[in-house]
Amino acid sequence: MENTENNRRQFIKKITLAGLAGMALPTLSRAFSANETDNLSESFTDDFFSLPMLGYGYEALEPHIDTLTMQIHHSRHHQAYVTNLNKAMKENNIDADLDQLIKNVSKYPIVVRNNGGGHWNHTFFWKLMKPNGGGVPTGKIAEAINNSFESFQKFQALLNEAALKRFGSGWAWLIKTPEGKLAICSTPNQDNPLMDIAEVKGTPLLGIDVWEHAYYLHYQNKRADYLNAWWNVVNWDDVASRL
Ligand code: MN3
Repeated sequence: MENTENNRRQFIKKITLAGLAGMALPTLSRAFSANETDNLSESFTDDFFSLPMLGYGYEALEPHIDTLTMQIHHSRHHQAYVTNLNKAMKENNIDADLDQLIKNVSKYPIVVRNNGGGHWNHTFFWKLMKPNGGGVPTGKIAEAINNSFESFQKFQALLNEAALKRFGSGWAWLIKTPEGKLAICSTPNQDNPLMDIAEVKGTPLLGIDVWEHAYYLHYQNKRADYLNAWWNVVNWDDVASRL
């Protein structure tokens, strides 16, 4: 993630210096997300971070996650975290990549914790889902889950419980601990287990957004129904790749 962001910034700086002379716009536009190509002029900034493209359409996770929720969640909520994080970086003269920000979050103003966490968590979350996902994992990730939680069903019940018990807004996580074991935990707001302030630390393998903005339009207050539906879009290949 960090290299991509840095490379992108360097790339944009070079383009800005070179002006538009000699640059083929169609080639250039492919380097940016769909959202940004709508406003190409806004791409020529020295922003640190940008909204990542989804690997699927807003409608692709229907009927489990509805189109409007996906659209608002990505283009407004995630965009707001990115915008506010970029603003905070400039206002506080911070020069660090996203992974450094998260790892040392206690050293920065709270606005960085909230919006840096929001950007990291959502970038992670979009990759964790896919159309026609779900099912039961296989291979090494299945073995690791069975070894740690006895069975897939028990693992799922524990993660659902962590997600349901998180009061207010936050996330439920499957993590790999520094000792190399799997564990389940939850964090408030946009915190995550990579942060130096996290109660339980580890590398996230899977995370479920339990903010109401992730489900309220379709499921209203029924967080349990959202959780049950969410398991139908989980991308086990992505989870396994992080093990
Ligand atoms: Mn969210």
